[in-house]
Amino acid sequence: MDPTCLDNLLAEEERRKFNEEGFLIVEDALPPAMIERLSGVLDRFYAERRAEGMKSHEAMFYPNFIGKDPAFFDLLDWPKTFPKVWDILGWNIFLYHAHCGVTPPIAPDAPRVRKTLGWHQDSGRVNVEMESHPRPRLSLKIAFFLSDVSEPGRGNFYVIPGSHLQDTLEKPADGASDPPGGMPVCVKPGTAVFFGRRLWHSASPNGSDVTRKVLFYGYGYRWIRTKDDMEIPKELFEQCDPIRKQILGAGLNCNGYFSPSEGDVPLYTWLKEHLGEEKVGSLRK
Ligand SMILES: O=C(O)CCC(=O)C(=O)O
Ligand SMILES: [Fe+2]
Repeated sequence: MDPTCLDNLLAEEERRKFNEEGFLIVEDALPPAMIERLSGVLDRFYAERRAEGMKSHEAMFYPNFIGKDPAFFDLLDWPKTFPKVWDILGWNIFLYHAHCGVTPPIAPDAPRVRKTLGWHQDSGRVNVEMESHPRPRLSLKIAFFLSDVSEPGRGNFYVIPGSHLQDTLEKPADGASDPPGGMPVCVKPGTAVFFGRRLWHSASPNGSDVTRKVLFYGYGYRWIRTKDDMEIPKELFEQCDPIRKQILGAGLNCNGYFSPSEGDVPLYTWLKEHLGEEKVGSLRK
């Protein structure tokens, strides 16, 4: 990992925003050439799904994609974003879940009735079976936007700022409007949006003529089970450096997910070498 990434640690203002609002917008995380490259791969996935029978105007949800193109590996420890991940969660982390998606405009003749969006916190049963208030953070996702969602109505990602400490969300009885505070995240291509799994959020329909393209990278603690088949071809995995292998779930043995030794967490060793033991010790605990 290139040490110049240390220029992109979480700034205090960013930490405050993430802690208080539950999400964080990082503009210009991806340069135009990278956006184009990734966008081309998503176009290919979409064309493949269409050829397999997916209907036109249908939104494509595509998990298990990391192993499908080398460009996806570069985002695992992307210098503009990854330092902020370990600065929030610490070093005992991996990619527990990733998915990408293409949301084309809805069909011109589709009924445009307003419906309450699909508001949720991430991680399914975790929210039922874990007994604490507020719910534990556990993981976060980065949404890398490849298309222009700088205006509402383009299949934007919706959030309720500051809702991450709230265990329940009252949905309006009319079945049409959204809970107070719900807002579209309007950002340009190349923007990375970090959000903790507890933030109440939702996808939304795309009523514009701009197809939405986005990648979601979910990082969590190594003792969390994967939510993604994450089939990585052996030869591509072998080419990864030790930190990428950690991010992809490598470890010495099962005990090491809970009580890691340095061989389990090359990210820890790297941080110790580059930041010093004291700073690493102060990272999430
Ligand atoms: O597609 C979206 O805008 C929302 C995706 C989502 O809910 C998630 O990745 O957790
Ligand atoms: Fe979600």
